[in-house]
Amino acid sequence: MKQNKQIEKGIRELYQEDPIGADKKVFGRTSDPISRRGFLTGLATMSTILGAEIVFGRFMPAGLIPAAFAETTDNFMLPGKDPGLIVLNDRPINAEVPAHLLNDLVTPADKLFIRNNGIPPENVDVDSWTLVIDGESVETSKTYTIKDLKEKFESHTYQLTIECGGNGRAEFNPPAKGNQWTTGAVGSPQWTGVRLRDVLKDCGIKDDAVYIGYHGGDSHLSRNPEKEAISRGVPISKALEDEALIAWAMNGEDIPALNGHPLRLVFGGWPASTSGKWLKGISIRNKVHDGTKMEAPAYRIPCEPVAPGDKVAAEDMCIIEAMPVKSLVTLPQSGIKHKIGEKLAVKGHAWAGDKTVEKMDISIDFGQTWQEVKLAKPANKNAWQRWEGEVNFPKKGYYEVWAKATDSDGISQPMVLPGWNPKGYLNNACHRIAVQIV
Ligand SMILES: Nc1nc2c(c(=O)[nH]1)N[C@H]1C(S)=C(S)[C@@H](COP(=O)(O)O)O[C@H]1N2
Ligand SMILES: [Mo]
Repeated sequence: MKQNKQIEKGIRELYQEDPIGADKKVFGRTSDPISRRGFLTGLATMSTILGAEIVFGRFMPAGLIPAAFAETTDNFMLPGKDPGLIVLNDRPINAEVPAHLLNDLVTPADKLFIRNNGIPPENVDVDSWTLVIDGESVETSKTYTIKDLKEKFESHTYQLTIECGGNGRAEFNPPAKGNQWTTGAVGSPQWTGVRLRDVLKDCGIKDDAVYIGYHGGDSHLSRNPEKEAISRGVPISKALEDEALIAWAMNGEDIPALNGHPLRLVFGGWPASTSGKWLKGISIRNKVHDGTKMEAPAYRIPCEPVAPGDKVAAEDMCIIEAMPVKSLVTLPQSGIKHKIGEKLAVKGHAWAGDKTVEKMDISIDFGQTWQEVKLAKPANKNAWQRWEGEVNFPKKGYYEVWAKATDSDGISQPMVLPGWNPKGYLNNACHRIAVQIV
């Protein structure tokens, strides 16, 4: 890429401040329909930087950063994790996974993202680890070892997709504080454990139960033992579903240390913040759980849409429940070069919270036309679904492949950013990759 002061500043930052202005500064492209000449000169500049003609450039929306200019962040090695993971923060540790590393149908351990709010427990002893069930709405409080859980209850294995509520946050404008996740805070491993329902029923659930809240074995960043790093939960209805697990294994092995070993909750399709790691306790509550990060604005969005940048009162923020429909292009890797005349195989996954994905479409002309692709059924509820298709490109040049999933209620992913919210949650805009046909 050309050495240019503006670009050094960070293309995303520049576009966040003023997308139309950034277009002008970086590419000389203007979106003003009257000075169409400027728009076309801009496209020419953009093409020069990309090193290829933008074939469907006339359809390219103004203020759109070409997918080819992916952000670069310093990578460093995390134990047990693929070196390609992008570390966003090291205290607490947070790392996301580039889309092309998520191509496996079932996410391998070394390619599952990490989102830690505190300090993971050290020297975990599996044999002496206990889980306490308590709360206002439990009939009999009980304590289980992992061995008790394995012996007393039936084991179940499900593929469950977990996605951080803040996945996609980096795109919001005005920017939202927090980890600047792009697309990689999602994964869909196979989890083995017991049903949360079976354990809760073994203790007895009182009629007034409305919520469950978890307690983890990690420490608050301040190391103050009185404080919890995070303690969230779900309504009792979600807790009682077949697929709500207390898991000790992932993909048939111990859960990786940074992902919650030796025991964690897994609620597929909901913000992954509900899937408590290093699980030590579950409280059956007679009110909405009031643990750390349950209060506004954490994991909440405005109950009614607001204008970008608006202040929203705590009482007008609602808890995020099921995640919205979304998809990823995991093959090929963004930025590849592909030979003209050969079909390009394109693959990815799609998921839709508690719903299923019914239809998957891709576009190579900035969303002017869409082509439906093959979509597989999920392994079970809350598992992501494989989609795959083939693309023909009409001539040499720069293209973007855009992917759009539609859920069982007919709701599709937006092509532009969905509703702005103060904490930058629930960005399910279409994923796009850059492809150069040579
Ligand atoms: N005990 C505990 N559980 C936790 C967290 C945490 O910091 N501590 N982070 C939550 C958040 S915000 C997310 S997105 C997921 C991340 O799960 P992963 O690190 O296994 O990908 O774990 C959730 N469970
Ligand atoms: Mo999260």
